[in-house]
Amino acid sequence: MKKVLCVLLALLLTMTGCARQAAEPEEELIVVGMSQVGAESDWRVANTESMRREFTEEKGYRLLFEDARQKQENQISAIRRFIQQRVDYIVVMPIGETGWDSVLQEAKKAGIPVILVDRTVDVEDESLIAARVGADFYGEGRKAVAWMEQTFGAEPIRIVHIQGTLGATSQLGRTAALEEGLARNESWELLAQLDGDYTQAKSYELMSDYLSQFPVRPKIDVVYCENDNEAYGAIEALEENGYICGPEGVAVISFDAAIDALLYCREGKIALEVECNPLLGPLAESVIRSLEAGQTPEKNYYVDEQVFLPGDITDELLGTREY
Ligand code: GYE
Repeated sequence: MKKVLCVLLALLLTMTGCARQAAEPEEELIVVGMSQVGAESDWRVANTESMRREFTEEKGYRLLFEDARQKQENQISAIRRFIQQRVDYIVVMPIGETGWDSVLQEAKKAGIPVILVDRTVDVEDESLIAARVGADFYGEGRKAVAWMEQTFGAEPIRIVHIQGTLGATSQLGRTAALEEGLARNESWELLAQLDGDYTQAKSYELMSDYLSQFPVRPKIDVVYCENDNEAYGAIEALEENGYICGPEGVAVISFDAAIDALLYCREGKIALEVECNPLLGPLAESVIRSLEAGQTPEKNYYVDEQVFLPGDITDELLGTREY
């Protein structure tokens, strides 16, 4: 009987051992909880795809992806869920800069490093963030304003400004650059500042409403759109109201440089495209890899970006674009 028991026990031990072995590959995956803002723009969709391409099982990750549908409260509850699930890392593309202190404190208490992608947050305790990967939005805005200064000099110009999601780092930086340009150039007049929320639909609607209040079409020289989807909406509304977008008419300025926008730019409908690169997956993954290796990553990683004018948009360039 003793012998039988021993055999049974040995069998049981082997079986549980086997079970543990079978579960191992799953346990070895690095679990990343990711809270994305939403899918408001082409940029955002490309950003999500870049993340999904990078954080795959083949590369050793299990990605828990949550779409916040443009609401900060959804991002906060997603982060709380990730903490409960004891993920290894939390990646957040924060909608706005404020209101993050307490939830990020909770992540810190749980010992989960937080990596920001795209926009940043305004928190008192810098140690709440392991690193941020993104663009220099103020620098992008300054490139656009430098082009306006070169192109128009001291000419009197009338500008419509369509802002991105209010309070987002990209909106704050791009707006600050334009406002500085307005303060420096007395001949520039701001006709309107509209909140396009980075979407084509809102930008179209607000631009159409704005134009509908004038019995006679007002002269507009520049429409400064804070992303490509806003530019698509604004161009549609302008053209429906009899404006021409191009060298003989309104100069539309846009940010992102998504492929469709580059095609508009080649046609001349967009006068200037300031690139903002959404393909941040590889950089975010390399930050996690360095944390895994016990290294301390830099606080900020910036991507290189350029500006495009209609003459720059060649077939060769379009062939190399990934978004
Ligand atoms: O330009 C816009 C988007 O924060 C850089 O958000 C991002 C901006 C991007 O939806 O298209």
